[in-house]
Amino acid sequence: MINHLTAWGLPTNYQNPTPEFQLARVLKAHKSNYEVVAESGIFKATLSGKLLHSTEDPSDNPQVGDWVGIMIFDEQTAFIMACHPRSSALQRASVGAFAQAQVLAANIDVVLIVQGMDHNYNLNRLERYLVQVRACAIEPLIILTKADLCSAEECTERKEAVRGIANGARVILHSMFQEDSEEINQYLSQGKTAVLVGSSGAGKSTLVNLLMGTTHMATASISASNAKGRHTTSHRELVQLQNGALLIDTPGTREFGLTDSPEGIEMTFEEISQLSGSCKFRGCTHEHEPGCAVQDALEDGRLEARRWHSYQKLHREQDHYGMDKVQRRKKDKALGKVYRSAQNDSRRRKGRS
Ligand SMILES: Nc1nc2c(ncn2[C@@H]2O[C@H](COP(=O)(O)OP(=O)(O)O)[C@@H](O)[C@H]2O)c(=O)[nH]1
Ligand SMILES: [Mg+2]
Ligand SMILES: [Zn+2]
Repeated sequence: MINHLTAWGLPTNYQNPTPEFQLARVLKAHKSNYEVVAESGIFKATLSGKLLHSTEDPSDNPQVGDWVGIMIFDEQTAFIMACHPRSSALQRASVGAFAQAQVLAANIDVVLIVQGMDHNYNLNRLERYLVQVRACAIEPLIILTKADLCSAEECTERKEAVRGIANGARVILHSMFQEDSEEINQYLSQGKTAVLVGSSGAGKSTLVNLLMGTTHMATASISASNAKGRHTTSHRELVQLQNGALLIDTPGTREFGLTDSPEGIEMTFEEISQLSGSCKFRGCTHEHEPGCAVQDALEDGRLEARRWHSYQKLHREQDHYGMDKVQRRKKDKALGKVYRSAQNDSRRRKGRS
C-alpha cells in the first residue's frame, strides 16, 4: 500500500492549517475509534481531550474523509489534535436528533447513488438522494446495479425513467457480471474522493470490491454461505481504488433525512420551480388558485402526479427541518444563558468563601 498522502487524495496545493501536527486523513470512524493515514503510516487514533471538549456541534467531529492534525503516540496509535476545514461534506438530518445535521463523509468530489434494479428500484427514493446530495453542493452520479435481473427492454425503460427525473445527473447501468467498469471509472479520477450511498443490499460493497480488484469489503453473499445471518458493512471506510481514486463505502443509509437547503430541491425539480414562476398569483400554493401553472401541467399530463407528490413531500420535510432548527437554536441559546448564569453564581460563591 502506498502511504504517500497524495495517493489518499491530498490536493497538491493543500495548506496544512496546523503545521505543528502531522497531517493525516481519516480512513475509518467508529464512534470514538478512528483509523487515520499519515505520511509515516496507518494509526489507530482517538480524539485528544482538548478536541473532545472544544467541539460544540457534533458535526464538527472528524468523520471519514476528513483531514486532521495528529500527534503520534507510538508505532500504532495517535491522537487527533485538530479537524481541518472541509472542502465539502455529505450530510443528512441526524436520525432521532432534533434538527441536527450528521456528516456522513468529508471532502467528497462525487456521490455515487446506488440503486438495485430489483425491488430496490424506486424513483421517489432516488429523488430524495438527489435533493440531499445537491443540497450539499456535491455532484451526484446514479448507478443502477443488478442490471442482470431485468430484461434489456426493462433496463432501457428504467434508465430513461431515471434520466427523466435526474435533471442532468449521469445515469449508469451496471451489473456485477459485466467485465469492465470503465463507464463508472470515468467519474472516479485519480486523487478524487467518492462516496457510495444507497439502501442496504443495493450492491455497494460488491461495487467497491469490483473497483478495488479485491474482496476487501464484506458483502451480503458471504454471510449466506456461513449462515451467520447477513454480513453487511457496519461502518464507513475509505479505500484506494485500482485507478487511483478514493472511495468511501457506507452501511445502508436507510434514513436519508433532508437538511434545509432549498437549492437541492430546486436543482432536482427544476421544471416545477419553473412552472411555479408562471402561476397567476405570487405565493400561489398550487392547490386551488385560479391560473395555477402547476395544476394546469398536472391536468394536461406535462407534470406527473407522482413527481408532484414527491416534490411536496420533500419540500415539507425540508421546511420542517428548517423550522425545527430555528426552535433548537432558541432552546440552545436559552440553555446557554441558564448555564452561564449558574457558572457565574458558583464563581461568585467561590470568590466569597
Ligand atoms: N444479481 C446481482 N446481484 C448483485 C449485484 N450486485 C450485488 N449483488 C448481490 O446483492 C447482495 C447485496 O450486495 P452488497 O454489495 O452486500 O450490498 P450493500 O449492502 O449495498 O453493500 C449480495 O448478495 C450481492 O451478491 C448484481 O449486479 N447482480
Ligand atoms: Mg455493504
Ligand atoms: Zn400555482
